[in-house]
Amino acid sequence: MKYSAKFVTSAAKPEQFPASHAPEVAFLGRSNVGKSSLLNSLLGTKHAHVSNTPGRTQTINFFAVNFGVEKTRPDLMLADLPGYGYARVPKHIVGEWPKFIEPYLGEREQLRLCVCLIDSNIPPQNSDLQLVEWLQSHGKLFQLVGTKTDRLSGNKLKQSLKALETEFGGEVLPYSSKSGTGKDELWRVIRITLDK
Ligand SMILES: Nc1nc2c(ncn2[C@@H]2O[C@H](COP(=O)(O)OP(=O)(O)OP(=O)(O)O)[C@@H](O)[C@H]2O)c(=O)[nH]1
Ligand SMILES: [Mg+2]
Repeated sequence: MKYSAKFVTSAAKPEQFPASHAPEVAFLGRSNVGKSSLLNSLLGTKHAHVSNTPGRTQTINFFAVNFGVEKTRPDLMLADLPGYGYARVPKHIVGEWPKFIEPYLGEREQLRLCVCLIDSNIPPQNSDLQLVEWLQSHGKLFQLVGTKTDRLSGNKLKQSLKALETEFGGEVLPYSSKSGTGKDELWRVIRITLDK
């Protein structure tokens, strides 16, 4: 599949969300789980800023995607959201996120799918469960993705994904931004959602 992507804008408050009518997919997860890396791997670009320091992405960053040739109107918008729930992130940053992540999730009419990233290397975390419960109770469509699968091999990975699926009650799509594992499957999920 041929597609092109470009950075649109960074929003630090709801008034700055871009006025777009294109269907949108949001990428959510704890700080450092690999959201920006996954976005870059999906798009085959380095548009999103990746960092070893948790809490790097502190705004909602929007990317416009076109399938086939570039047109004036995007076919799809992707939103890279700031991470939550990382203990080492300074309190004032953690305190900021609900201020616009919740309005974004609750009010963004064009939002079609939330991709929820969970680290496949660690046991289920309360902050992730809280997010999934919030999405379920608000009737939002979501896809769970287990990140950094390249760090585990064979049985360990299988066991870890199974534990996450049991805890979250949904299919967890394995993904590695390093190797590209899961990229085609995630694109398929996004395309199916857009066709609905
Ligand atoms: N081994 C491995 N490392 C990864 C993978 N994805 C991300 N990382 C690493 O994890 C760290 C965090 O990645 P980011 O993509 O910046 O994470 P983020 O979720 O956007 O973080 P915040 O913006 O702080 O919320 C970086 O050091 C990445 O290189 C992966 O698939 N495999
Ligand atoms: Mg990021």
